[in-house]
Amino acid sequence: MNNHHPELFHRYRHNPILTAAQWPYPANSIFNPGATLLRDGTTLLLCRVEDRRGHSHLSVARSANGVDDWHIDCQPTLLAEPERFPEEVWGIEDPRITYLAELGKYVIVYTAYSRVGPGVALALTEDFHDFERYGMIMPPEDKDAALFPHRIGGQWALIHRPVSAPGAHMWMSYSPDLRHWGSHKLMLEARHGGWWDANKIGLSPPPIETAQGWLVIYHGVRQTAGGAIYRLGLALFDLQAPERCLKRSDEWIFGPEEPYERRGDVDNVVFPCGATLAPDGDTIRLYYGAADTSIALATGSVRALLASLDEERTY
Ligand code: BMA
Repeated sequence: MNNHHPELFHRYRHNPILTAAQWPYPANSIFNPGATLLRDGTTLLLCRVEDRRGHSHLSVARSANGVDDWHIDCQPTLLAEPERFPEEVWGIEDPRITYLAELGKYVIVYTAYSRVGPGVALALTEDFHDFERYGMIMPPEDKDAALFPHRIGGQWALIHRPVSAPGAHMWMSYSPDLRHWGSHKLMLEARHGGWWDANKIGLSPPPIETAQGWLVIYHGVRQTAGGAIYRLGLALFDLQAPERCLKRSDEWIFGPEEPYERRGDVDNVVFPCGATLAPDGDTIRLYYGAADTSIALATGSVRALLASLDEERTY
């Protein structure tokens, strides 16, 4: 498969790396993790854990090498709190983590599943133990959000994916204080017709800052007679005005191929919410949900991702 395409991401040989069977308490599935490298080099995954009500919460798994020997919190790390935040009544999902040097805190942007659909919620933490919750910052239907690591033009900047009648596209919004959001700008549109990313796209991990621009890995959803297929594409955005797309891959760069990606609670899904960049500034580890069932790992090179975009036409 894919004989003619250079693979930009290489799967870890012993995938999946985390499953419900390893969990210290009962869980149906473990998937779609946010990821960050802590100051001491530890890889922290904030995993989506679905219980047997069908509701999700978030739990931390830590590993010194980012590959194996995961230490998982014995209790849920961040649970929905519908008493204080009624918009979380059906759980919290799909966290994206960004370290904000200005605040000395990690920001977690996640999906809050309300009675009227999913919206975007935000929480801050220093230690992944205590969380300061801001509640919902984007009302339904909206998800697939992440913050940029520093202000742009004096404002915090957020990528998110509201849904409107003509389709699901990626937007940018800006805020002076992480609570009040405006200056909404369309960032990247789903394509149409026969494309792999027709009608519905969304951010995957948070954007990666490079000298050439913000490197964005996004997912595209193809509707087929056999159900949806979730695959990943690449795009590059202007450093000062990240709603301005500079390059976009025509072909998907990663899609479901292995049995653990092809079959599960939801077939044919690869869904990363986090990636880590090694101290070499090049090696990228993508942590992704496989078939909404387990967590898998694939490794790539930022240089190679950027080089692959060089061959694409300019926007
Ligand atoms: C999306 C999100 C993801 C999920 C994917 C496939 O809409 O809800 O959490 O992995 O669908 O089911």
